[in-house]
This record gives sequence, structure tokens and C-alpha cells, in this order.
Amino acid sequence: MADLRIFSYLPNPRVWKATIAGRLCNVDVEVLGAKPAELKDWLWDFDAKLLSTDEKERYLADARVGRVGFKGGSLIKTDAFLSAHPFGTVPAAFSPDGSTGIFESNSIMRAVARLGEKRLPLYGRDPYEASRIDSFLDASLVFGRDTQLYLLALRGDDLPVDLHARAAEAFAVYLAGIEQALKPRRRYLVGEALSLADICFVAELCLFSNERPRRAALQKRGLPLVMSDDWGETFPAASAHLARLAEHPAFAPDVRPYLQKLQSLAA
Ligand SMILES: N[C@@H](CCC(=O)N[C@@H](CS)C(=O)NCC(=O)O)C(=O)O
Repeated sequence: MADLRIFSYLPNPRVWKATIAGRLCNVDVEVLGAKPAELKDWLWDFDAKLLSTDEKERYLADARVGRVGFKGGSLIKTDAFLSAHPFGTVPAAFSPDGSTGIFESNSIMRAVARLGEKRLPLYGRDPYEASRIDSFLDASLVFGRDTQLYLLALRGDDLPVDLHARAAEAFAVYLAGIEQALKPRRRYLVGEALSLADICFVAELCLFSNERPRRAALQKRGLPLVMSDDWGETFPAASAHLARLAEHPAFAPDVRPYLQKLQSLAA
């Protein structure tokens, strides 16, 4: 039995926060799920599974209306799922017996770090470091929230211009903070070692890289990519940090194929 089970649409960079931390501190993370469009046919539950048409009929009472990313769609979330995950979102993590639900990808990642803290202190070496890591995780959540609707809107035909402006502002603010934190020539965001702050940064930027293949659609509307081709010139330390960690053995299995796919879609 794994130390933690996660259900999500896949691939999802927010799930990697936990899988990368798990590789680093030797915590067994089990991941269940499927492509976003397929999750409407899944049972959202600790025992998440693909349902046959007949099985779906039996769960009609558990059909709920999706809100973010699945807006307006019908999702089959059991009462037990909503009890464990009151906001009804994925990634959704569970303790091995399913009794405790952990939601918000940063908190799921913290759970992994706590489970593996004796092997590697990814969540800081003292209360001050841990709290500074929390500061980065909070800033990353604000970035993630401010850009989420933009990324979701890019999947459709109708992109409100104000979402682009809000995402551009969020990107500039977040990257400026990361750049500043890495000065002068710091190897990690907090202290002298890799921490949850670095993992979270990589995952959020990879998620934001979903903007890249939408360049043509943006151009049609007269809008530039927020994560422009020369973003590394504006934020050299942050972009070097991302490039270096993408090749790290604990990150590469998740990050490399994902970025390669986005690159080929953008070409
Ligand atoms: N800040 C959250 C974001 C989670 C979130 O918004 N998930 C959306 C998918 S992108 C969801 O599960 N939506 C379920 C629904 O629409 O009912 C995290 O980092 O985990």
C-alpha cells in the first residue's frame, strides 16, 4: 500500500509537486487518473476508477456540476469524496486508508515532505526555514490562482483580454520575486538545499508553459505570449533555475517529457 494516493487529471504538473518530493525523500506516492476529458467517466472517490456506461447509471445521484476546469460538466463525485475533499477539486490526495483527504497541491506536497522528513528535510531544517518555504508556496498559489482562468480560457475560442492582462501582471510579479530570491547566485530559493519552494516553482512554471502552443491563437487577437521567448533575459536566474532543475533526476521523469511535448506542439 502506498504512503499517499492521489487522484487527478493527468498529466498535471501540480501532481508532480508530490511525485518529485516523493522521489527525493523516498515516499511512495500512488497516482490514479486519466486525461482531463476522460474524468467525466470516472468515479471521483478514494477508489477512483473508470466507470462503464451501466455503472455510471448507478451513480446518477452522485453527479455534480463541475466548476473550475470542468465548468458546467457533469462529474461523479461520491459523498465520501466530498467529505474528504469539501471543495471537490483535483489533485485529491488520501491517506492510505482513505480516511483523510488532503487537497490543494501545495498541501499534498507538504504531506509527502512530512512523511519523508527523516530521510530529507525538504520542508526546511527549522521553523524559520519552514515558514520561509510557506511564504514561497503562498506566493506560488497566488500566481497559480491569478493565471488559472487564463490557461483554461486558452483552451477555448473566447479569451477575455482582461484575463491576459491579469496573467501578464501575475507572471511579472511572481518571476520578479523568484529572480530576487535567487540573487546573488543562490542555488536554491530557501537556505542551502533543495526544498518544496523550488519544487513548487518548477511545477507552476511548467503548468504555465501550456501557454506556448497557443501562440498563434493569441497572435490572432493581437496578444503576445506572457511567457515570451525572451523571458529568460528578463529573469535570467529564474530561467536558469528552471532549466537546471528540469534535468535533476527527481524532476526529469515528470518534467522532461511534458516540456518536450509542449515544445513539439508549439513548433
Ligand atoms: N489550487 C488548486 C487548484 C485545484 C483546482 O482548481 N482543480 C480544478 C481543476 S483545474 C478542479 O478540480 N475542478 C473540479 C470541478 O470543476 O468540479 C491546487 O493547487 O490543487
